[in-house]
Amino acid sequence: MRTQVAIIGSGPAGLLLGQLLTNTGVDNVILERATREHVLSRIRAGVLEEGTTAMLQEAGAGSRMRAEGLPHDGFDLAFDGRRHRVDLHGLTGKRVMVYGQTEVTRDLMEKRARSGGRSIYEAVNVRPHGFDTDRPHVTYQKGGREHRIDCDFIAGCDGYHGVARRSVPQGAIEIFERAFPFGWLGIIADVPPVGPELVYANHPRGFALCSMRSHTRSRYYVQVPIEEKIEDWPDERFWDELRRRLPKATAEAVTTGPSVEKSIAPIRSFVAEPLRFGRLFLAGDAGHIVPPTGAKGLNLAASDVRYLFDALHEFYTEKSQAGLDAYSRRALARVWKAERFSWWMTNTLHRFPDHGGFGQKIQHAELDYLFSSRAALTALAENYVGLPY
Ligand code: RFL
Ligand code: PHB
Repeated sequence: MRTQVAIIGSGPAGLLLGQLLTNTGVDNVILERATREHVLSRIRAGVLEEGTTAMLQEAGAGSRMRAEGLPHDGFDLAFDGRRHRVDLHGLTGKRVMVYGQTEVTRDLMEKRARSGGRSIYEAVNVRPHGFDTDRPHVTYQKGGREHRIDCDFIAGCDGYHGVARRSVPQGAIEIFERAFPFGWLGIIADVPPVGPELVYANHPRGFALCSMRSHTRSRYYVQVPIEEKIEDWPDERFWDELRRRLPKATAEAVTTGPSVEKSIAPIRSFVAEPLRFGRLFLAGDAGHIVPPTGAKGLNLAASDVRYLFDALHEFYTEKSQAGLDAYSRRALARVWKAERFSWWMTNTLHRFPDHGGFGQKIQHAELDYLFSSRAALTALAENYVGLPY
């Protein structure tokens, strides 16, 4: 088989890139290790920047999001038993869209099926080859047979645990990372959210977040030690812990109910440099991870795809390599700013086992300052709604 761009991974990065390419007549194939159902069963991101929603529209996969997504003008930060609003729209003129990653993925998959794009699910042992030459190819197994796809370029959109980054010679890549000593225990429950906007809570017992997927489906998280086991968290314990970490009136307004999903996510910062190796390009979680506190992971996958798609489009229409040559530098400049913001949000809102009294006083001063300074609050807001591409 031959294609122009072989895409590894059918998450948001791979699907969005594939759709933009298909829409402009560039042939592409997506190779995905898991089944379609498995990809759709992963509950992850919930907050989309305007740049991300604009790309979904451009891809032709934005109509359900426009109809069912929840535009949010702000969110609350809770500390010292009180809630303080961050007026995103008042401070920046922008808003964010609350619309689940599962739905984004479903919309992109449906659009791909309608436009005849090729996706190969349950592709085993996908391997990129020859990306240091002008003739790369990808191999994989399916149905007990070995297959080969020759291509012009390979896009590694296969997430943090993917094969693309691991195929690069060790000396050619530099890794920057920080693991945090805690995870997020998250649940989904079919109960109305505690309020119309998200609440991020800093509490002596640890961080908590009230989010949502719709007017009838809530998403809640609590910070837990990294070694915590999901079996030790029956729903009752989760609801009790969540409510303890919220201001009294907010805790009393929480509607509880059986969880339909429950999992613990590790919290880490990670960046691989560069994001290009000859004709192999990394995009999304394959190249970088942020702690979810800033709601940036999926949005960074989208901005990578913006730069990569524009570069490929330029290559195919103008025979120019300039965009491809600039891809890694451009994408990383935005990635590092989101890394900084996500790291800052994480440090400001979580309890750290080794911070001690001094660390907590600094955290408190940071939050106090934030709500006494329009400049500081604007800096938070402009990062949260997303820096320009
Ligand atoms: P994905 O979604 O991991 O997709 C990669 C795909 O590649 C496949 N794959 C392979 N395919 C073939 N061969 C192989 N060898 C392969 N290895 C892997 C995988 O099966 C998968 O289908 O990466 P992508 O597309 O880069 O998208 C990134 C986002 O998923 C991620 O950044 C976000 O979910 C992060 N995130 C959030 N981001 C936001 O922008 N806003 C949020 O509010 C937000 N909240 C979150 C989050 C992530 C979380 N977790 C669980 C880590 C909340 C949580 C709890
Ligand atoms: C979510 O709804 O899953 C969510 C929202 C905001 C975040 C992280 C996750 O910062």
